[in-house]
This record gives sequence, structure tokens and C-alpha cells, in this order.
Amino acid sequence: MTRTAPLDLVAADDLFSDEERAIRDTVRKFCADRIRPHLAEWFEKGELPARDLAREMGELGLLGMHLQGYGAAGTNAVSYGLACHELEAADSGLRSLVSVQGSLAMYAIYAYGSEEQKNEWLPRMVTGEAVGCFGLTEADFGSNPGGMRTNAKKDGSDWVLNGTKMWITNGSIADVAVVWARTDEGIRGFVVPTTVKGFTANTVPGKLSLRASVTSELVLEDVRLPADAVLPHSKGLASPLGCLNEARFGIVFGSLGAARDCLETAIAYASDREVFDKPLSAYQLTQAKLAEMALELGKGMLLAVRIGRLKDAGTLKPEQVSMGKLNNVRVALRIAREARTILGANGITLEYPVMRHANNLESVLTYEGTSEVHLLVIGQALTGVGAFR
Ligand code: TGC
Ligand code: FAD
Repeated sequence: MTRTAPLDLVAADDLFSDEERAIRDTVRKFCADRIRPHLAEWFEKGELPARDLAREMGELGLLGMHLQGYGAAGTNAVSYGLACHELEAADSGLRSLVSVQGSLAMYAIYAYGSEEQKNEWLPRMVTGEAVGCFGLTEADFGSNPGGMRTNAKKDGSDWVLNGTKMWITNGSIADVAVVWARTDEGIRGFVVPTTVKGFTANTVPGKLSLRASVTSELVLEDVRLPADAVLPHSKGLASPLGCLNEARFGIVFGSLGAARDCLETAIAYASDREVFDKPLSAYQLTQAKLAEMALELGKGMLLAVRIGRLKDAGTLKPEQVSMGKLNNVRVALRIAREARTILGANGITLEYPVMRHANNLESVLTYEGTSEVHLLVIGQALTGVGAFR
């Protein structure tokens, strides 16, 4: 009996242009050749050759790929989404590296920076020569970044920054940190070269999730910066939240890449594995699991494509990004856990990717706005009433 292509029952492929498919296939090949052979080792050791990979991904045009100018590839949003999908099919940590570089650090400079700041940093960040990080969260202020304690005070024409940021992706390997701090004029963004006196980054130890990703604490002790270190067009919490819309968009597509990899693995495993004298795939209970997974993956892809087309049309609203992030990460995590059951004991090892994906997706569920935050964003859009506090 012929098997229907399990990963695209909704024929989402037909919704992409030739160029979008070509970009997707290029990233898929890069992951197959360069990333996948090493992932289990990187995850086990908790190490990622992030700077080398940034250079290689820069050469491929993946860093800040949907931005215009400064050497960026200038693709549409859907192409960026498909690149995230392929990277996260390998590992969420790879997608994180690209998200933080392009959608958070570069986007902050691109959207709120001066022409001088853009010219200084963006071309080097496009190539991966310079790596960026984005410091918004603090240990006591994750979902509620508006409560941040990190502050920037004027001293003559200089700025002096003090505070500690926590859970910052790429923090210990970054050349530049975009740091959000409280000022007399409200929250503003600062471009902080990581070699500046008073700046230190400490890698967070003991993670059980996103082990193939660098996560750090940033400490700023009397960091003195020139007047032009502030992002001149940043104004209030809306500025960092504007960057989050970009990174959350990548996760809408990305998380389903991890889910696809889990479904693919579960189908292959169930076809080979014999239990009670016949293949696991021939049991109704297994088929029900696989069918539910394919159904949710397909629906999630349709949602992602719709959100991508709205973004390319310039009409995408934050609550629509929240719907996509909430649904697709939730679905991906369920698929990863269900795939793990199909693999039995083998599912808990690094020989297969499913538990690695499931563990990674726990972080993805939390960062870039927890599920609860996204439910509240949607609730606010429906009712007009904010229920965050
Ligand atoms: P609130 O009073 O609602 O809003 C403050 C100002 O911001 C505006 N705004 C937005 N602007 C652009 N995009 C959005 N999505 C926006 N949401 C709100 C709003 O209009 C207002 O503007 P203005 O001009 O009136 O001042 O703010 P709030 O303090 O009540 O908080 C709202 C809440 C909870 C939704 C928000 O703070 C939130 O999203 N919390 C979650 C924080 C979060 O997602 N952090 C992520 C950190 S970065 C990260 O995790 C990277 S992970 C690595 C990777 O991506 O791989
Ligand atoms: P909390 O805000 O303390 O939330 C704890 C629980 O309370 C959650 O379930 C939450 O949904 C719930 N909760 C919070 N508020 C409400 C409410 N109003 N109503 C009901 N429930 C609520 N941040 C950065 O700035 N830059 C980065 O590069 C970055 N990278 C990260 C990488 C990793 C691996 C991880 C795990 C996190 C990263 N983060 C980063 C931080 C991330 O954005 C925060 O962890 C996230 O926003 C949640 O904050 P928190 O962990 O403090 O949880």
C-alpha cells in the first residue's frame, strides 16, 4: 500500500513560490550536511561552535535575512519562516542563534538605530563576523519586562548603565549586546560592545533544555557609554516588544520544524519496529497517534503560512503572532512527547532526536512570551481589557 507523504497532508508546499522552496531546500541541505551529524554530541556536551556556525550561516545569507540593505539577503517573511522551520527541524538551538541575531539584536539596531549604528554593526552581523545578543529579561522580570531594574543614567554626555540581565541567548559569545534599560525618559535600548569595561557575561550552567545553545547572565557594573550608544528611535517598552514580534514570528514556523522531525522519526521507527510479531505501525493505536500528529502539524503549517502572508502584506497584528506562537509551540511539544512514546525506551536517548526536541520545546514554550502571556494577549485583543496585572 502506498503511503501518503505524511508530513504535508495539507499540501502546504503548493502555497510556496519556487524561490521560497529553493531557500527552504538550501537550509535543509545545510542542516543535513553540516549540523545534524554533530547535534547529539553538541547537545550532550552542552557546547555549540556558535561563532563558526554564525559565519557559515552568514555566508548562506541566513542572518537578518528578511531585513533590507546593509548586505542582508532581503527575502520575504515567509522565506525567513521556512529557514527557521528547517533550522529548528535540526535543533531549536540553531533557530535560536539565528532568531536572536537577526530578529532581536539586528532588528533592534535596524528599527531603532541611527545610520551610524546601522553602518557600524549590521554589515558585520549579516556575515556572522559579529554576533549579537538581546538583553531584556531580568531574573525577577521575565513576563513583566516593564518592571526591569537595569538603569541608564546620564553623566555629562555619557550614559552609565547598571543592572543584571538573565537568560540571554548568545550572551557569552556576543560582540555586541542590545541592552534595554530604564532611563528618566522611560525604557530605552543601548548598543553595548561587550569589550567595554564593567560588562561581564556568565554562561548559565545545568540546562536540561536548549543545550546546543549559549544562555548567559549579563552583568553591567558602571558601564560607561558615549551619548550615541542609545538607540535614538527607541521609546518605551513598545520598542523591545516590537523586536519580539519579529522573533516570535520565526518561532511560528520554527517550532513546527521540530514537530516534523519528530513525526518523521516516529513513522520510520514504527515501520521498522516489530512488537507482538508485526510492525508497530500496523496497530490502530499507533496510527491514531500518527494521524493526530499529522493533523496538528498540517493545521499549524496552514496557520504559519497565513501569518507569513499577513506579515509580507504588512498587516500582521501582535495578537495574530501570539496565536501562531501559542498554537504551534504547544502543538509541537505535544507531537514531540507523543513521538517519544512510540519510540519506547529508545525515545529517551540521543540516538533519536525526539526527546532532545521535546526538551528544547520546553524552553520555546517559555521564551518569547509564555503560553499564559500569549493567551492574555489574545484575551486582551478579544475583550479590550488587559488582564496582565
Ligand atoms: P503594555 O502596557 O501592554 O505595553 C507597553 C507598550 O508596548 C506596546 N505593545 C507592543 N508594541 C509592539 N508589539 C507588541 N507585541 C506590543 N505589545 C504591547 C503597547 O501598545 C504599549 O505602548 P505605549 O506606546 O502605549 O507605551 O505592557 P505590559 O507591561 O502590560 O506588558 C505586556 C506584555 C505582558 C504582553 C509584555 O510585556 C510581554 O510580551 N511579556 C513577555 C516578555 C517576553 O516575551 N520576553 C521575551 C524576551 S526575549 C527572548 O525570550 C528571546 S528567546 C531566544 C530566541 O528567540 O530564540
Ligand atoms: P515568569 O515571568 O516568572 O513566569 C512564571 C510563570 O508565571 C509562567 O508560567 C508565566 O506564564 C506565569 N505568569 C507570568 N505572568 C502571569 C500573569 N500575568 N498571569 C498568569 N500567569 C502569569 N530573554 C531575553 O531577554 N533574551 C534572550 O535572549 C532570552 N533567551 C532565553 C533563552 C532560554 C533558553 C530561556 C529559557 C529564556 C530566555 N529568555 C531570554 C528569557 C525568557 O524570555 C523568559 O524566561 C520568559 O519571558 C519568561 O520569564 P520568566 O522565566 O521570568 O517566567
